[in-house]
Amino acid sequence: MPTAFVTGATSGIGAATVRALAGAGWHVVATGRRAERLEALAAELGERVHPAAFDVRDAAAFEAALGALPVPFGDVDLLVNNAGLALGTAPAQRADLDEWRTMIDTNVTALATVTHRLLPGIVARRGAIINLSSVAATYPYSGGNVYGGTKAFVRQFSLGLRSDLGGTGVRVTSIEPGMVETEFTVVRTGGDQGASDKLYAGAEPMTAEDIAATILWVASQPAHLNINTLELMPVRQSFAGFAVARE
Ligand code: NDP
Ligand code: 8X3
Repeated sequence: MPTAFVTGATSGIGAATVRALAGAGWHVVATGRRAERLEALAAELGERVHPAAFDVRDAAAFEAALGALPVPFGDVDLLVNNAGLALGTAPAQRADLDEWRTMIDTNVTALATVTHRLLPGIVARRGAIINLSSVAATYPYSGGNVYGGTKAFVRQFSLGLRSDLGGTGVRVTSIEPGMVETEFTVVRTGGDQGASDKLYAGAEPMTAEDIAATILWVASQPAHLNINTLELMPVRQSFAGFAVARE
């Protein structure tokens, strides 16, 4: 069976994606910083899952983790670039610059670094890349500033990869979810579980399993078919109107 490399597998969409892919018979490298969660996932799912703990922003740690991958986990067919985060909801003029830098380092620089490193092997195996963008890439909202910018990068980078990879057989998809209940909002609010519960209450948000099933479905399409972009929302989520700052 083929091998997938899933970043951000300690929680939410990434953990659910590891479960979905392993359940479908894939070998999966599950990555993230929290090693104990990766070990628990590997213990739950068996020898098809290999845990590799590192900070995705640390290129040397990433390289060391790659060097330690046992056969067949080093031969990556599918890269799921999922590790990412939002920090803060303040308007730009009151935002924390360190939070902006962390989002850019993680959602943009690290994603590009991982992709660049694994791409030659993925090309050789005619594999696939699935990137986690967001509805925030397309629809701006107050406080979304740099987070939305990073996710717009992910979407456009995905489409650019498709252009560059024409003729190689490699498939690239940008997945663009709206509201998914994970640890995303707890992280964004600096650990405020109450704020997270309030955001999702009564909204019937999507689940990590919904997105994981979509990722598995994308990965399972016939080799001649590419899903370029895929936007998903809960039925209860929709679009805001334009804002007018009246005198
Ligand atoms: P979670 O907070 O539940 O999971 C985020 C994952 O990213 C964790 O496994 C975390 O692992 C990992 N991660 C974050 N920073 C790093 C780092 N520096 N190094 C390694 N891993 C890191 O959120 P979601 O599952 O919701 O988010 C997954 C992706 O989906 C993100 O890219 C997010 O932007 C995107 N998304 C989420 C939506 C939502 O509403 N939830 C909607 C649209 C897109 P650890 O902390 O252990 O390192
Ligand atoms: C997460 C979705 O709407 O909170 O990417 O930005 S949103």
